[in-house]
Amino acid sequence: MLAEQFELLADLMEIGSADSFRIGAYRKAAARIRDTPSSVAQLALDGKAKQLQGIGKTIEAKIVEVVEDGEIHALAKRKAEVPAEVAIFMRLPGLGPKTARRIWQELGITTVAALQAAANAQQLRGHAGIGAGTEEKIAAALAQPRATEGPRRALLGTTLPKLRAVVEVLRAHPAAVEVSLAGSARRMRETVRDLDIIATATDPQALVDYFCSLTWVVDVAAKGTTKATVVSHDGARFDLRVVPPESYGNLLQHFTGSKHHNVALREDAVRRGFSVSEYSISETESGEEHCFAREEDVYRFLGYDWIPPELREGAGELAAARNGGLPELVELADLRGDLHTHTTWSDGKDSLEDMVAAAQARGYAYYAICDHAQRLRGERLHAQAEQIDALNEVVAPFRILKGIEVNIRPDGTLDVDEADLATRDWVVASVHSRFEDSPTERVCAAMESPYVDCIGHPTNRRIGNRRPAPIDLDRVIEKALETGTFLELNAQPDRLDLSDVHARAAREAGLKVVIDSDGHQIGALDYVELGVGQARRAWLTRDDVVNTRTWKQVEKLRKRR
Ligand code: DGT
Ligand code: CA
Ligand code: CA
Ligand code: ZN
Repeated sequence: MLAEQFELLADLMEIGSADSFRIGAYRKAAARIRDTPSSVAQLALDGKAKQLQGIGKTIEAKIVEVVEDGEIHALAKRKAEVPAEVAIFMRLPGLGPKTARRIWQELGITTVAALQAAANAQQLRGHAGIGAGTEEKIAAALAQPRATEGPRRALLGTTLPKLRAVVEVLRAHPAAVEVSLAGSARRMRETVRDLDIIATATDPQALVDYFCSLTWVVDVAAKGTTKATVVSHDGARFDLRVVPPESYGNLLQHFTGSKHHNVALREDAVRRGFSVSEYSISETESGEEHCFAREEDVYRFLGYDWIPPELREGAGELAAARNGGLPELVELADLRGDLHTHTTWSDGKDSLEDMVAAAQARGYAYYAICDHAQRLRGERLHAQAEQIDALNEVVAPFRILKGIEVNIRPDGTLDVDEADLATRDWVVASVHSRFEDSPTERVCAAMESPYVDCIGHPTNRRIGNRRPAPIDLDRVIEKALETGTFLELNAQPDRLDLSDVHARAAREAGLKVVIDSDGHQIGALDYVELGVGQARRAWLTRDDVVNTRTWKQVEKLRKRR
């Protein structure tokens, strides 16, 4: 993908110790490309990408290189000099570009697999400036399955809008009957590898031809009479399958996955005398075949309730669907307010008035402005409070809450005193620096404050860029329950923090979470949809989510000040 190419270029330059100005510029460009909902590749082709902040003429030219040649030319050159996987080394805990370079040049290690083997065999310590402690951290980090997944998977948040646009375009074609997303995007998985679309059509070939001829398609990797795989300008792969209407339910079920879910479903079916394939379900004894036009009927025939796609991960959903035990999952429309947002009072891009107007337009009843404490020192805190009071008179009964996002310092104290916290309606406390330093103790200490309502982005991961801090979530959840503090499910596309696994652990412990956009601009308020998707993957119901309640109910539910 486009953004990843700029990231990788910056990484490889850093390892080769090139000048830092250009490295920073490439990283900024990558971030801008990720944040821009429309195709930056298309903008570059039209000569308009340089109108975006952080993208100038040189970078625009590089984007055009990707569209035309598949890769930034400078990246191809760097790849010839530095093995690409060495870039992954520098993201491991305790390592930076210098050590990554030394591991490669002094130890001759060029792949993650070789690095892992060396760390496990304790062959790194004493070399390339690495001590035993760092070696242990490397081994532990590489033992996590997602450690090296990195840039090969795209963020759901940047991909979903594009995928939906494609689905809409296909639906509008006269030959199309049904068009649905499938695969990991339909399951709202936080990252996706390729994008799957399932359709039925009166003329399958016509729909496949049309799909391959869309303007943003730069490469048709495979094409047949009923399916095609294409690559878009920005490097995303799309799989389209046009299927017979009478088996649409079977195929949609199959291609939605996950693989684990499908394997478990098939094994369960075999035990009950059925054999499930992509196209049909057959009875083992009689050989009789059953095709289903509707996915609901596939599940019903096998004795299950219909399972929402977000739950299809082979994590207990089949058993629950058999005995009426599926949770009634939270929905986007259940959210009544957003409890973590920013404005131009700190690092937000839109003004307080504009953010509030956007929140009203979404149908919210309340909305917390949580600008960073370090930008609200002294008079500014009171000045913002006055602005909120005045605006509240205009927008009532809509309620703007005077929130604040405070820093949890390395020693666990907060960077705002109690007297000031007492003037705010809602307090989010987050770690913003030294993520690796005793995160559990710091977060637990912050929760002791009677004013801290919620812990923001608890693990501080940045998907693809920064691994979760080594925080003991079980202890944090326990402390949250004990103190009456909530944990946030931060919905920023590269945060989604709590993750699905962590949010499910919270639910199982009886802890409620807050789904927040952490929006820094109007468009970012939409991120809550990703947060709700993640919450659904975590089996969360409306009751498990704090901000499905009225503000009055939230005030009753939270800790006493
Ligand atoms: P991705 O693309 O890695 O983000 O994840 P998916 O889930 O979209 O995976 P993909 O595109 O490889 O395949 C789409 C679906 O096809 C997958 O969710 C389930 C089904 N599928 C793929 N491989 C297998 C398999 O080996 N066995 C079964 N039963 N189903 C499979
Ligand atoms: Ca896929
Ligand atoms: Ca696929
Ligand atoms: Zn924030």
